[in-house]
Amino acid sequence: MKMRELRSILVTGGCGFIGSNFIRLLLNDGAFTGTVVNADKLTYAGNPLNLSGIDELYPGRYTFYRADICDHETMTGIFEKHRIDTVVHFAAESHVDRSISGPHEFVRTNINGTFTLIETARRCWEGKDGVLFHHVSTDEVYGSAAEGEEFSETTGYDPHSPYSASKAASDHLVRAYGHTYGLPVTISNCSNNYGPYQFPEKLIPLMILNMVEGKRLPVYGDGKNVRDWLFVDDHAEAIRLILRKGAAGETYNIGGGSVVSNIDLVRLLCERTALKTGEKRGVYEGLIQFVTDRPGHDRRYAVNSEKIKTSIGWTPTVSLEQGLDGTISWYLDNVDWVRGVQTGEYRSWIEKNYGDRDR
Ligand code: NAD
Ligand code: TDX
Repeated sequence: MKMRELRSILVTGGCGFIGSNFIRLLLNDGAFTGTVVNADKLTYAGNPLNLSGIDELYPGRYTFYRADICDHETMTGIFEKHRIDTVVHFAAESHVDRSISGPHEFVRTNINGTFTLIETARRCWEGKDGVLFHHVSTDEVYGSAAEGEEFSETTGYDPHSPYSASKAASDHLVRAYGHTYGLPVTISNCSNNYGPYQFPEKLIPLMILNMVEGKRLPVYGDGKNVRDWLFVDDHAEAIRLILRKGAAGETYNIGGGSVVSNIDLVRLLCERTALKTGEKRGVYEGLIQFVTDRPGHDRRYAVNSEKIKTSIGWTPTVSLEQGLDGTISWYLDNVDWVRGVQTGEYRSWIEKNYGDRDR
């Protein structure tokens, strides 16, 4: 199989959870000798401390811009200055609950932002070979899977939340640019990620931190909603492989293969966290509280990853227990990061260091 050469990569949303893990994995890959430009608006979910020390580790190979993907002029400047040949598009509003309470930013960034970015790529890449626009999306575009069903790349779109609807719209735009303009595009739709640096509004870090602080563990509805958990490094490796071996115009589903109900996952987290803190598991389980369900809450996600396994050779390598153990240890050990995020100190740090830059 012919491998694409990666030279100058623009990563959008690289200060977020998955983007920062991806940048670290990519720069650590000995086969990659190119450069990474990270364009991130630094919303509440963007934290440059997720990549602290990266410039020193990889001198001259990493550049950061505080930039909004909705800003066509700035994006064009970045494409031209850095001769970008590959885009990995992570930047998005990503939290379903926030999309319910405030959908506006989801439409702006996820739909308009993706449009602006891909239109920039189309203009800047006219007549250029060897370019690729990779769009990172979600399994939530497929809606809810029936018992025994798995989402495949041909499953029809049926998004249910403002978040998933905005991601579905962006997928359609990306695919349309591939069909209409012949722009080389790939899309990946992955399941629920977890691991270090995830903002603690998402289920797993929220539960770990609440346990150690003795706060209640809010489980929505009856807790029987099912998610397919994917360790973030396995996801990052899947994207790295798509960039090198993926075929233009193709979509790849990426699932972790750990399909469990929320209540079973929270109980497992109680057990694994207790093993590390020395607390009794029953004390943590006693904190579980069933709370009002999320409106329109999808019942079940399960992803079929056969295509990326057979065509590209990816396979998840981290079991749910291993991944949870590593994640729990990370949140227990990284007290400064956790405190900064919980108190909001990271926002003052950002304004001090990046307040007047690149916007
Ligand atoms: P995140 O919320 O942790 O990070 C998003 C990043 O995008 C932040 O750094 C934020 O500052 C940046 N951003 C937001 N709006 C921007 C804008 N207008 N311009 C530039 N930057 C902007 O998200 P994540 O969990 O890392 O998810 C990354 C991508 O993966 C998203 O596209 C998401 O839809 C997709 N995804 C996530 C999961 C998951 O479980 N976390 C699963 C499937 C797909
Ligand atoms: O406090 C909670 N209690 C609870 O029961 C939270 C925050 C969540 N939940 C439930 C809702 C979901 O069924 O846990 C499950 C996981 O919730 P989230 O962590 O909010 O993730 P989810 O809504 O499944 O979406 C995630 O995976 C797909 C990401 O946030 C999306 O960006 C991604 O596309």
